[in-house]
Amino acid sequence: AFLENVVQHEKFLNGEYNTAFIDESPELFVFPKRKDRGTKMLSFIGQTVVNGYPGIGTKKKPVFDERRVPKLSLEQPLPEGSKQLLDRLGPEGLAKWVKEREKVLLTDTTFRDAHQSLLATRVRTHDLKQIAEPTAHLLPNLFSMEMWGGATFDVSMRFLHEDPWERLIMLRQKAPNVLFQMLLRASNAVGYKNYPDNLIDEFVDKSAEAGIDVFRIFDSLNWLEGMKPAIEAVRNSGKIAEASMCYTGDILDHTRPKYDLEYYLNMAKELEKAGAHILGIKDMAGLLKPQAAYELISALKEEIGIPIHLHTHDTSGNGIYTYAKAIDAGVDIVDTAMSSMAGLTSQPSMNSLYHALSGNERQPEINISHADKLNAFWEDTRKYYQDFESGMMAPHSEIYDHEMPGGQYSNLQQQAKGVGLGDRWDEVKEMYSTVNDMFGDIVKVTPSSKVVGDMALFMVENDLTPEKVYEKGMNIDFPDSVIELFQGYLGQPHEGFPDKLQEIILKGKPAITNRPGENMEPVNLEALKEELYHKLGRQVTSHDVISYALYPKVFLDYQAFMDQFGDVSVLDTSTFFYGLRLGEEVEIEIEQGKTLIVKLVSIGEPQKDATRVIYFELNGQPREIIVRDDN
Ligand code: 3PY
Ligand code: ZN
Repeated sequence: AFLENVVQHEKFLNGEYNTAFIDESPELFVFPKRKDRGTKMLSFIGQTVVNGYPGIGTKKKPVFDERRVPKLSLEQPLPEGSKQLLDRLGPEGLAKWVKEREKVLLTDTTFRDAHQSLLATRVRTHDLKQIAEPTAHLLPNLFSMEMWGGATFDVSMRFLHEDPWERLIMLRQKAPNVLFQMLLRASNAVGYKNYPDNLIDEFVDKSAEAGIDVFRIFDSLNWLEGMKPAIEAVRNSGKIAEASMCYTGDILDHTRPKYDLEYYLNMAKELEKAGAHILGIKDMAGLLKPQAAYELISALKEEIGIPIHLHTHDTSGNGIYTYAKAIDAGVDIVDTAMSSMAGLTSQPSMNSLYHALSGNERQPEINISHADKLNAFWEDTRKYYQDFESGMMAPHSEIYDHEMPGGQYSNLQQQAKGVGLGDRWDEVKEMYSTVNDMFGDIVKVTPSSKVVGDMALFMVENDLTPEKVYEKGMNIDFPDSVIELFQGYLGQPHEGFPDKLQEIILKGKPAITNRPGENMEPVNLEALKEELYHKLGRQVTSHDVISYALYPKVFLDYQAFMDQFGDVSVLDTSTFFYGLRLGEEVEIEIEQGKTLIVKLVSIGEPQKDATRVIYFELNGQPREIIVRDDN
């Protein structure tokens, strides 16, 4: 370890070999406690047994039935799919192919938005891995699988302690025949703020290289300027730019003309001009009513030449009806999820939509019995994530009032509980809509939706009304995210910010109206790589550098976690969330051909310093681990 420290020392690396630095550099003598993988794994399990998993706490480990994984016959070759078409035809050719289809095409969102919207994004790579290959075999006619981006990027590191890039690469190996799709928040990448342009380029480039084919690009304020660099980056990577407009308001409501049909037709034309291969309609809250869908899609079909891909959330319960009307109007692709991961804040059910379109000439070409087999796996798998369910049990038509995106509902609810407003949740929802009015009726989707949520919580917490804000606002310190929004750091909303409120919130702080990326220095990726090399004391990949550039703290915390506990992504999901029962034994394959057999023998009483000794057997040998009891 000493030698390792020396050779990684800056002076050593700079070729300054004067050994005096050894005496002057006490940090060389700090040796990391190197624990073997077995000990690290026991520490993690011990920690989970004593203190529980964050958000679940200590809880009796439920008993789960064996999961139904569809059996594949090994001789059967993988059918060709949309991915091979893209490789053969290129993005323009593929878009043309899509437009010529008579039948509606489907995207399966189960691997991304469905669990982001139902289960707080918690579905682990370990589970996705089991069903990726069966999906590729059984549903080769999908347009795409949405399986990356949005919140999955940071949540995988932050809460699941796994590497998002490894997920992408592994899934690509298992499912090489269907287009892989990700959600890209334009200049916000997979984060909550604008990043420098060269980081967006690098992110798109490396994501494309690792397996993403379709980039659904949106801006959280529907600001075209903010989307252009991402569209350009995707086009340069040779992949499909699905530039999207976020649907807000209601084109049928003529008393609220800000987001009318004209607005969306204009935006669609601009996106086509900006180089979109496909137009996305991203109805993130599920506000697009059936008749509105019919009118919107019919008009778009007249005005633009690229295919249209519709995304909705089924929060109101009207999702299938909306899709049916959109399909009648000629929409090319719709987003659906496996039935057992569909409905409510998730996408409408693929299986239900198939049956709803019986007798319709555009009924999608999928093998429904195959879809049902995949669905059985998800029905079983969802139970493992029961502690992350939002509690919404039935269609929620209030969505048309508060307009909260599907992925935000349960998150904001958690945030409200966190600041002691759990019992004032109804007020928070109402305030969310009030704040939207105060902000001038803006598009609400990550990250602008988070700002509206922050302001709503802030106002409820401080018993503020809009009147009080206008009266006393000059003496109120607003949340940082609100200040930054009004500074223009997330871009410009349609028709600008309300002047008076902007003045109150900014209190003289500067605001910009150009693209935030234009004011930012490019990230020096080489320097970051060097910095990481020093921090981690290991070789650094280009993926590490991007994760670090996007999320410095989250990435370093994840690395520190790995140092302490090793790679816990290899654990089965119930052990990961609940630890082991007394006497329970599990096999953990830590790498191919190398298995740990772990048994929990007993848990010692807490000592004065709050620590407990946990007694295990590791591969038949007794082992003890000390864990602090934080309860
Ligand atoms: C995300 O940005 O993660 C979303 O799903 C927005 O709808
Ligand atoms: Zn969505």
